[in-house]
Amino acid sequence: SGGIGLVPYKVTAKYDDIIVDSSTGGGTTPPPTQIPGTTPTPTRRSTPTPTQGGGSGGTKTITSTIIVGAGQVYDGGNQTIIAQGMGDGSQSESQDPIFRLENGASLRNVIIGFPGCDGVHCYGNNSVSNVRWTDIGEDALTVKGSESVSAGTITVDGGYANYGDDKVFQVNAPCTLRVSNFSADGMGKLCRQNGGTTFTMTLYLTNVTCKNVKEAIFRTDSSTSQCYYRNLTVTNFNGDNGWWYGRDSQAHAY
Ligand code: ADA
Ligand code: CA
Ligand code: CA
Repeated sequence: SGGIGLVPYKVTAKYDDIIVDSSTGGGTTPPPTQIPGTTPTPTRRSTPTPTQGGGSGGTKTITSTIIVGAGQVYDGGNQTIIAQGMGDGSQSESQDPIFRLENGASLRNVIIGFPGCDGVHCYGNNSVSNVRWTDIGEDALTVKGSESVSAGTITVDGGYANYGDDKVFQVNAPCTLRVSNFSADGMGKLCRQNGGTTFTMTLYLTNVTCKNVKEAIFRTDSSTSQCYYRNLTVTNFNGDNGWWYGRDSQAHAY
């Protein structure tokens, strides 16, 4: 979250996805989003009672990232994780992730409460199942790594992510991202390949429901990335460039 306090009609740009076209003449580049003196303070939403996937695993407060080692499994037992001193859940890029999944690590049955900070960082071949973000921070899950090395396959199965201000899934490395049996309510984009990058990623969306979408389901600047979808339901979509942000030929029902 983090858009609280911004007056919508004054917002002139969408976070970090601003593309400046220098060919359109001189003048100064207008500053992005921030309005002087109005640092938005994220507000905790009413604590949602988890309605899917089981709750009542209690609460755990953390003060640093939980690292799940290569090949290891972290099963949260439906516990709610609350971060302290790791970020405020705003659009600040300097927040810590709640979880860092090393290559081959799995994360299951956990609820990430407010503040969501920088969510879950995936370093490749990760399985993320029944993970619930009750109030997304800067983003929910990021595929990390080099733009020139494939991160492999990241599977997100079950769970949900709500109250995002911008991205749910942020992809910074080539990969296959498979999202299944998942819902998200409140977002700019469900999935964003890192702005300006041209590597290839493949996104599968299977049995996915998105509500209250401000911009796109998938946005990429790459002409080789593809999205395959099956049983995708989108309601209250408000983007100006379509679900695929103008790259309709790269999205396929499968
Ligand atoms: C922005 C930023 C990237 C990266 C990304 C992220 O797009 O420009 O450098 O930090 O956010 O991973 O959240
Ligand atoms: Ca970001
Ligand atoms: Ca981020």
